[in-house]
Amino acid sequence: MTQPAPSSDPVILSRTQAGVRTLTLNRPDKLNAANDALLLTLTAELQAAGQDPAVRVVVVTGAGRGFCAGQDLGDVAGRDMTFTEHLQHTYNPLIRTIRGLDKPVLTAVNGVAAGAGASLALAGDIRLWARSASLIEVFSNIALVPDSGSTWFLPRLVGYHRAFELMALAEKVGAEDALRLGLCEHVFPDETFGEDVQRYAERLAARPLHALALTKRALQAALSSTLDQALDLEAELQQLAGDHWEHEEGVLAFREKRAPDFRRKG
Ligand code: LHQ
Repeated sequence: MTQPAPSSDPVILSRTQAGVRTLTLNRPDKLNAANDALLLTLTAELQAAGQDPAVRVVVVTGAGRGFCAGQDLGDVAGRDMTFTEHLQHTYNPLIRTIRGLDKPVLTAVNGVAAGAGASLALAGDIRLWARSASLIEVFSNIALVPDSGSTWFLPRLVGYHRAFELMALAEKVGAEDALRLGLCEHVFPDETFGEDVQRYAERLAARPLHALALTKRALQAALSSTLDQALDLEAELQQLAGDHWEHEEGVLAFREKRAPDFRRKG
């Protein structure tokens, strides 16, 4: 494969505060367009966050005025990989890692999310947008098929017809419309976006993480299962939750009329 050119600036910035690991895509002069180094590093950082007991919630965001402009179009010429190999090597493991991580992943969409960057924005368990953020299923502008999960996420969020229209016309969706369409859960002012995202993530970090990991697993399985299968999986996962110290702590805190402490070690 073509190796990315070495650069002195890290393509992903990592910071941990109060159990929240923030991973920032850091190619701001290109609206954080993705090259292999960015995608492979982001995937590795997510996997490391999944293994790190100090991390309870992961936030993925972008530096500068963009979230992610999708594939770096300057980086595709002369590539000795097919499109299929490229996706299987870089984008698909990234999206699978986010969806498979046993911790909540928030996408904090600070600016434009285009192409595979839009897919990345949609892949978060919870999507927080700045007021000036936008999403474009831009693929058809360069006569490509939406990838990195967009064909899976978008029709589930907005239905087949609206998804097809957004993909066919590559129209920009602003934050208000994104909220209305269910492409994001919250919109925060640009001026306070970083603080608002951190505050939200810390709220989530205080929740029972083992139970949330099981909930993430159950919801994702349910998206492609029958009701019968969902009922069976719920019964199986409820046993794992019920046997965990978090459940004991939750019930005890309820009886003692105090807030549960899910951050303590079991
Ligand atoms: C960029 C990019 C970019 C490089 C902005 N690359 N430089 C998977 C596997 C295999 C192959 C192909 O693709 C995929 C998946 C995909 O993601 S396909 C889709 C690829 N992405 C695009 O087609 C988006 C292209 N960019 C745009 O349409 C616009 O830049 C958007 C709408 C994102 C933002 O527009 P503006 O806010 O007007 O910003 P701008 O266009 O002025 O961009 C700012 C700079 O960023 C500019 O550089 P310059 O040196 O002129 O200031 C752009 O060239 C650069 N940039 N996107 N994807």
